[in-house]
Amino acid sequence: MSTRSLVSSVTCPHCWAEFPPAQVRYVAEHAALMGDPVLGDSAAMRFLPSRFDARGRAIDPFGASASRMACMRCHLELPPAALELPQAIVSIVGAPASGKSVMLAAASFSLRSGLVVDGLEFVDADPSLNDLTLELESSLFRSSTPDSPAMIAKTDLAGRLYRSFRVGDANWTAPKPQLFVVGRKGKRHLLCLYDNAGEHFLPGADAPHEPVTRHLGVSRALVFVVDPTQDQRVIERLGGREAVQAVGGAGSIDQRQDLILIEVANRVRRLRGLSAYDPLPFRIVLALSKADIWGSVTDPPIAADFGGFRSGQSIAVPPMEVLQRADATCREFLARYMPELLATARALDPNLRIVPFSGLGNPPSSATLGTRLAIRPRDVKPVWPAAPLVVALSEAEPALFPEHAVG
Ligand SMILES: Nc1nc2c(ncn2[C@@H]2O[C@H](COP(=O)(O)OP(=O)(O)OP(=O)(O)O)[C@@H](O)[C@H]2O)c(=O)[nH]1
Ligand SMILES: [Mg+2]
Repeated sequence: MSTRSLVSSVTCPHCWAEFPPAQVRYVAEHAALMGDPVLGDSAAMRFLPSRFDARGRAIDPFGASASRMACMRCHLELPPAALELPQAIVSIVGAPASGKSVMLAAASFSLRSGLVVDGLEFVDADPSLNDLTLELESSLFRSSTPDSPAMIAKTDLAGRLYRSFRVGDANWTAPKPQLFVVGRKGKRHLLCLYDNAGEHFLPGADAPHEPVTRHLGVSRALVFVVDPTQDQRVIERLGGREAVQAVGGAGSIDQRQDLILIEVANRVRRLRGLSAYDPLPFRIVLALSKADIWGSVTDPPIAADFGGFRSGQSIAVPPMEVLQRADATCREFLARYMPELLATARALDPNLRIVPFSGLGNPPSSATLGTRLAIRPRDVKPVWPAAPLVVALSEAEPALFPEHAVG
């Protein structure tokens, strides 16, 4: 029998409770054991085992062997990797319509291809849990109808992307985690991502029993998706709001993105008991989305060749010197057009990193689907879609991506 080594403390990716692996619950297998006080009548009972069979599986109260595990608090199922691998939770944050869902889909799709970083292993920890990402990917990145225009829908604020459980006498709702095993250079981590709706990050949107952004209290890095086409000064430079909206930009310019960043920083500090003036306890990566639209405005224009690296393999993460050149170009662009956002981010993390990307690579249009913007999956050519995530991971876990870490 092979031996398994366990982490010393498990962080539940559903409700973020921390507990020792010995406290993990098992999911009863016996058909008569339906009904669970935390999850309701349609879920199988969760139990703390006291007996195990010869193969190390737990034995449920009616004698059936059980191998599926669940969190001790929310009782939601945990993939075995949650007990064996150290976790790297990365919070993806940004205003509504800034491009978070497109980035998540483009990044996970390209990371699976093996063409993004040499020697990277990237697999679903549990495909049944990752149905959300797989669905997002299949609409634009692995479509069976590549000539029919499509688009990723706005992320719902409630519903099937979330799950409910009962703790004490309160019902809780939390977003479904997307879990991946990321391995490289002999190290493996459980990468944990969430696709929030942008509205969740607006000031005042943090309801106590809907801890939809509570991952900010445990995450190891923050990817803040900045959409320059939501800024009035950039919009003017690009020919006005209508011109920008026609190619996928500026869904709304009502949100001040620097205020969202301040709100998120306040939640991070509150959840971790930090003082209001502490710098954030992790690296901030500003991921500048939709570079296909605004990239012509930077000096030099980043859209032309993405800092000298838009060769055949545009989904690959470029070498460090190219990333640093793009960072410098974008820093200048932000200082000129969105100075308060850059100043806010710098105050929170003096060593922040800036990575431009384009999840679609080409602008969507309304030509074929009436007023809704869409793009033929065949025309989707993401540029650096996984770079913000890899840079964030390189800062959180330098051993995985030493060549991309500044440290
Ligand atoms: N030109 C261009 N448009 C993009 C790109 N990525 C996203 N868009 C446009 O921006 C819109 C919003 O993108 P989403 O990824 O759904 O944004 P989101 O941040 O997930 O939004 P919420 O779910 O509302 O928080 C899309 O419907 C596209 O029209 C891109 O790389 N280039
Ligand atoms: Mg979304």
